[in-house]
Amino acid sequence: MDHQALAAVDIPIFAEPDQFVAQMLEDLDANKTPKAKPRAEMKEISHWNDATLSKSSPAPGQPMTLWDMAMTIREFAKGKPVTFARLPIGWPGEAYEFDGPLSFMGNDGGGAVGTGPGHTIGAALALKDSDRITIGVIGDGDYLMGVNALWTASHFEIPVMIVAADNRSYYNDEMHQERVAQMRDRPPQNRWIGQRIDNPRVDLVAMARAQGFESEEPVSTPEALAAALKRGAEIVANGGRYFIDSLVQPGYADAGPDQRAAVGKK
Ligand SMILES: Cc1ncc(C[n+]2csc(CCOP(=O)(O)OP(=O)(O)O)c2C)c(N)n1
Ligand SMILES: [Mg+2]
Repeated sequence: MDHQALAAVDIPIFAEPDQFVAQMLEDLDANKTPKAKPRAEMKEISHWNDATLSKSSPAPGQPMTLWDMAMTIREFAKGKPVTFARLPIGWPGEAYEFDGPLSFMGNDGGGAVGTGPGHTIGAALALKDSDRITIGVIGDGDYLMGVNALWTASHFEIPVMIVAADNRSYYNDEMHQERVAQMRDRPPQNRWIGQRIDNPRVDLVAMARAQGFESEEPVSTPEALAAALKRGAEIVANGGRYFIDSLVQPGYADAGPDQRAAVGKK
């Protein structure tokens, strides 16, 4: 499903990758196996590119962009046994700092909005008795379409943290509507219609509490998010469930500094 189709292969092997690779390694001469390159040498080809990061770290005390949120979460997870069950659409590649197969569970394959909560809780169930902290970072739209899965986590006492990247929009489709409007010579400023989830803002925290999660007031700055992650991690480490509503400016973060300029930040 990584490719949405069967990939072209020379030798098809019906096996779980972990099992197969472990058995294959046993059969290989370890001395012939090239040593993994140290990170410093991989800079130009890897996602965890320090040069990019030094260009734009989160601006303290200011409303977050998705980039700021991603960098704050990356910093929080550094060196901790965190499993990201999900990361939202628009998450910047530079925020993926993974050091093992359990660092990230990937996506759902089909790309359906609403699978984030259930996917996160399923991963958390699988990791329940491990020492890992399972975190699902999901869009507010994804959260809203599958929020009832949180009840399942409470019912079965599954430790898990859910963080919503709350831009008050099905933002991905604002982008689509803008593109289509341009192609069809229609007003692109109407792109928000049917996608913006505001006026009134939905109380995501109340929805989490209604299903038995602990939570707190929405956070909107990098340092407030960092503090909330710390509180949440303690609760989850003690077997609890925590929800964080992380307010971000509408806009995707793949170009951090550019997006900053777009929302009027230095
Ligand atoms: C069931 C379903 N409906 C609609 C879509 C189209 N779609 C893809 S991403 C997206 C927006 C998701 O919103 P959110 O989770 O808040 O993420 P954002 O784009 O705002 O970061 C939509 C509507 C889809 N993939 N699946
Ligand atoms: Mg959204």
